[in-house]
Amino acid sequence: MDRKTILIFCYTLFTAASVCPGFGQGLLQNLGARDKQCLDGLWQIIIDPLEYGMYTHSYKLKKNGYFLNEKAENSFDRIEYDFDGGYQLYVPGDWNTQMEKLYYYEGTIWYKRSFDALGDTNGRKRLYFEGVNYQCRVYLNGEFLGDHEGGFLPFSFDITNKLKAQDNFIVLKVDNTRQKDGIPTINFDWWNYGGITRSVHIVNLPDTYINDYYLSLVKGTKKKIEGWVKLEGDNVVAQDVMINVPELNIHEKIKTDKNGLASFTLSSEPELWSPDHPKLYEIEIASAEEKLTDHIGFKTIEVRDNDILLNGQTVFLKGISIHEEAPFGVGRVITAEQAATLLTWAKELGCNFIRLAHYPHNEFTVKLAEKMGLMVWSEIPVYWTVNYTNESTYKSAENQLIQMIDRDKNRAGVILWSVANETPVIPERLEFLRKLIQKARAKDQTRLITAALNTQRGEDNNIIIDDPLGEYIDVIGINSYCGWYGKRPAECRDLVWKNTFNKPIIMSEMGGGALAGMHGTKDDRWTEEYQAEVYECNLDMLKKIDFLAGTSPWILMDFRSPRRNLLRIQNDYNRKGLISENGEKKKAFFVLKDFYDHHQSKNKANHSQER
Ligand code: GCB
Repeated sequence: MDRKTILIFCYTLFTAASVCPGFGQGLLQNLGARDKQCLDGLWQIIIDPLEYGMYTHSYKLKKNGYFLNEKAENSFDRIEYDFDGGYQLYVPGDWNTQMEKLYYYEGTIWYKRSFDALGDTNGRKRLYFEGVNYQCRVYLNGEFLGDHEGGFLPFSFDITNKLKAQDNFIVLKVDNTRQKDGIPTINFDWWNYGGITRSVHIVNLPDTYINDYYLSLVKGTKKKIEGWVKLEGDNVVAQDVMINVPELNIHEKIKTDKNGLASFTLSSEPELWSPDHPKLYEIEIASAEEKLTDHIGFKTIEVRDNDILLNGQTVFLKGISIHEEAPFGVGRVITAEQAATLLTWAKELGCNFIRLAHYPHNEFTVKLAEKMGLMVWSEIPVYWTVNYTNESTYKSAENQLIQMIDRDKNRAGVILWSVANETPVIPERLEFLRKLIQKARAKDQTRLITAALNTQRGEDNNIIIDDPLGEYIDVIGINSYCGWYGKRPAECRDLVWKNTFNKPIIMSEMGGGALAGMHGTKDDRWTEEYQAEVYECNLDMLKKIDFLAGTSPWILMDFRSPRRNLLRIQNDYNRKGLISENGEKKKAFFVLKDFYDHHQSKNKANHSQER
């Protein structure tokens, strides 16, 4: 399906059912189970590179900006904009791949959607966005609701008593200008897709509602489940909440405290989630006014020396890195079907693990991965040279980390939270990341913390891993492009890796570029043969690293990046994919698949039998 067909298909689906595809959560946990009105579909837009809809000629905030959606009332009135009769864009979706003139656009676009409320306008309501890149200001019927920064996580606003039965309008000022002090910063290797890239909903809630909850094995045990439920609304104190897990014969009644929080710990021995057995239990959480159903799995993940242990057993992470780019060349992933295509390719490759680079992907992707038995690395876009000394930069990183953990904390498939990718060894960065790591641990003690480093030092053929950040993380990711950014592929076989930490190492990136269908010798860069050789030689190198706990080579599919200017080959694509944007598998795909299909364990002894 081309992009237009997909969009028309989705639009028809959304407007007919008024339920968005996939599901989103966030601080309001389990959006999928809530009563809601979907606001996906066509939105009217105004392209506003000079932000004339926001600021006067003397750069003061306008009182009558585009958010008022004013209309000329007579022939004399001067209103220099009109959403009606202008351009339109589909939501969810990036603007870059929907209109040719927006392909490289970075700046402000105003979005407007009018709608009648479905059902009762009384009662509690939230306006919920699953993701808008990068900054936005949100208005309902001309009233400012709030703003949000960070392109990949959900946020919502209380709009109780603010809806009319008819003729409501939402206006968003969306700005994807790259920010020096932002997360990410101005310099990164992916397309800066702008817009309301994920679904939008109005959520109808009871007066007292279940805002959030968490269930997990108690750290260090396989026989105890703990959790909590948090109520919000009119009547949160001393309320009964039921937790039912019929398959485990759990029917637990708990009471909320003065803050609406009810916690529990109980004995139970669930079957554990793993790639071979991705078991999820149906869980029902019920308060006086609401009943939510979720599917939750239980697992343990720890490290022991150089090993990663899943449910107490050493596991080798057979992974692949993935950008959230839709297969078949259509921009950002917007449907669960597109995510399913990517994850099915990962399974075909022999993976039990995926690295979702370099920002939190759609929630439906994480849920699907969990269902398909794929362990997940999830990361925030602290990438390269963010402003490590700026307090607001740190705050943005911390907010994104917190929102990511909040959204996905109930997903058994998630094993690793990553706080950074390829950051420089300077004291300010160590301080910045140390604080983030502390925050992540405070929020979640049941998963491992990682970061992808490219700071290994080479002395002849010896490569030493001694970045001081290694001390603070549980699993060390190493990005290494031997045979691509340095050395000839065959030379990689001679490299000897030394780990100064007694911790597991994942080769979180390695690889090289090839244009699908371009052939030559294994010495000809950009050919499938060259890329396959990079993989052959690097995999030979990896087999000799006995502290290696996994790999997630770069990358499953070619992805758009404006850094890639070699027109006849790259044409705005980073070509390190094992699969092209049109779904063609390159030779290296099969080299890695062969390695994964024959890889039995991480022990050196087994490596010799691998091929
Ligand atoms: C890296 C980055 C990744 C790039 C990749 C490349 O080390 O982590 O974001 O896309 O290299 O292709 O250069």
